[in-house]
Amino acid sequence: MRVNMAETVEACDIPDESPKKKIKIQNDKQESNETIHTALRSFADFQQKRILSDNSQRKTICIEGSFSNKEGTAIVLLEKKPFNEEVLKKSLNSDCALTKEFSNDIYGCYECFPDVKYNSIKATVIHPATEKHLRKYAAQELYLIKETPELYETITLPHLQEEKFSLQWVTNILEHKSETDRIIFEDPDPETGFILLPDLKWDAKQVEDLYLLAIVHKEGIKSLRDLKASHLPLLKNIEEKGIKAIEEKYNIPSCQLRIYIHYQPTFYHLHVHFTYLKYDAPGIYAERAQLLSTVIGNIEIASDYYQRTTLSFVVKETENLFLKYEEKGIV
Ligand code: M7G
Repeated sequence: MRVNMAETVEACDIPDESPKKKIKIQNDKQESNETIHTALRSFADFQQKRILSDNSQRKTICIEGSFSNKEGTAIVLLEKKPFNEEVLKKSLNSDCALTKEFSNDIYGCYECFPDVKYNSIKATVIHPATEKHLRKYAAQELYLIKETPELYETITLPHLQEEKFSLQWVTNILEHKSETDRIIFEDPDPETGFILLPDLKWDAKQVEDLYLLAIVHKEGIKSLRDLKASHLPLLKNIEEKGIKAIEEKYNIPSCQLRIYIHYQPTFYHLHVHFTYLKYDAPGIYAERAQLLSTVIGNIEIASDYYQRTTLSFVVKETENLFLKYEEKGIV
């Protein structure tokens, strides 16, 4: 069930078992600053250095490299896309060549070559990538840290104050400088408002891997740890209006949405993830995702729940945060 890949806004009905969904798509036509993306049209200038990670189950691979004549490291993340019914209807025809690998009785094994326009790969390019990006995308051992409020104050908080990812992309979205055409819904209220738009991980072409992000307008809420009763109107507003916007646009009811906050997040400006329940999106597991409804419920029971509770999270072994916990003998 894929929507038309046309450049301009296209609405289309998506049939069958899943709810009828209407998706409008526009390509991002606005870039705030000159970056490599302003003129990148092929991988002609890309030189591969090493594979950072490779996941055959998710069908993703992450490569470190560089672009000739461009300073800095590049990370390229490639991901095979989900199948969808609309594309299958158009592509399984005489233009789709088959090469037989073997057959045995009624069983045949083939390589299948659909027309290139139905066979694209999702590519994410990060340039210039920092050391922290390299660590984020490299495959490594994982460790679970049980962070008490004291550990948060003494180790995690000082760490994230000295080392965090740039929030420029968030500012660009909130100031309508980037991804403007991708905005699904906006509530401009400075206290309770947010922008809802497709996550970087979603090409917004089919609802099977629907992944949206609600980014709050209010500054200064770093993560789940900061949330308290005064933020309930904000959280409830995101839940209510986010659900409504998704239902209207994609015809997916709230009971088929997974709405959650990551701990630790990668980006310390509050945002809420909305994914399709049937989609096993990255980062949905218990050690990372906290359901928004549970967060609201906990804060309703105790305003300072997230300042008092122990929160567990996962770190990779080369992350500096892991090294800081290791130094103190905590992992
Ligand atoms: P997170 O919980 O801070 O960390 O989520 P995670 O990246 O480990 O999940 C940040 C979310 O923002 C992720 O789901 C990213 O895919 C998404 N994201 C990151 N960037 C740089 C962009 C961007 O430029 N545009 C959009 N739309 N989403 C982004």
